[in-house]
Amino acid sequence: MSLRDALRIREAEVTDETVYRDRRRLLALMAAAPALGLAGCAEAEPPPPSAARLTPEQARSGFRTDEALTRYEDITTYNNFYEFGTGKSDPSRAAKTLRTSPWTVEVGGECAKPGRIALEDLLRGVVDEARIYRLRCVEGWSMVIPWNGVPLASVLRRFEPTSKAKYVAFTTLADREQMPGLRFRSINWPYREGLRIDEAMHPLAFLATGLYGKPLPQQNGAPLRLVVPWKYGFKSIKSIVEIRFVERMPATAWNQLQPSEYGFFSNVNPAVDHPRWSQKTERRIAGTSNRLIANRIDTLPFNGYADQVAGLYAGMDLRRWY
Ligand SMILES: Nc1nc2c(c(=O)[nH]1)N[C@H]1C(S)=C(S)[C@@H](COP(=O)(O)O)O[C@H]1N2
Ligand SMILES: [Mo]
Repeated sequence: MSLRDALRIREAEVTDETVYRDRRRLLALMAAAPALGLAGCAEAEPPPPSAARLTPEQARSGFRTDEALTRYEDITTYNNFYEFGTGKSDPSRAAKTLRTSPWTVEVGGECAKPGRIALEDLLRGVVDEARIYRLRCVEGWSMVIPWNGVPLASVLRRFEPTSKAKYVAFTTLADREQMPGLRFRSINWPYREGLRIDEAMHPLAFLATGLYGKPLPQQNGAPLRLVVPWKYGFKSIKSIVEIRFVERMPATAWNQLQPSEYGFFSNVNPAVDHPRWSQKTERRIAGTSNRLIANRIDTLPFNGYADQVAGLYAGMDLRRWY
């Protein structure tokens, strides 16, 4: 059976768009469906990266925003981290059991210097930076978050990726003892994500170790989580234990679960609706004492980072390569 056929069957089994309104229901449904064991997530490879020109000034203009920050309290109690449950307040309660130290990251694949490395060593000598980024969840809410951490490229370069490294694959810890959500066979654990190599090397791609100048709380993906501000939030994988340089587009958790709803690229795009809801606007959770009265604002292409990242996708049909 071709991968295309497999995807078609999966959709037929799964989607009844009028009935299944949210991702939690989708998860429950998928848990009941037989696993298809898909090896990859795309039927064909997209065009190769185009060499996007970006001046340092252009890059830096994306590192900050004057928009009102989301309160620390909201950033740390309104979370998606399904390893600790599917409710928004589950992770802040349940993730206390996540032991974030010692922490090691396995880096391998198409690179000259693979290795299993302690987090302190992974970060040693890389200058800490602060970034204020918008985070736009595919569900239609957003925040403005002051992160601390390091540019992803500064960490990746140390492993000397080879010319075969076309993508970077990331994996979250999957430990049933520490993560109660793993009991539910919803997502095909461990949670996985991936970027094309030029996306990963882009100056906006970031590895967060803190927020608001404090160490990253467990519920936000401690001790090390990806932040890709121009993509939907699910690309920003938490609590990373493995980074692999790979030649083929890697399988990713949400894409595996429902490829028609969660693409590999998943750049924020108000012109492409989610099959079950509009992506034109978002509920901005920021600067308010009550997230329930957050403002609804227009969603911007690439989450407002088009000047920095649109060049990465020159020549790509962004509807097809959602
Ligand atoms: N391992 C893992 N990473 C994850 C998720 C998850 O469930 N598990 N949820 C994603 C989603 S859908 C979003 S919107 C962001 C939320 O990050 P935050 O809780 O820090 O705001 O984390 C992403 N990273
Ligand atoms: Mo999300």
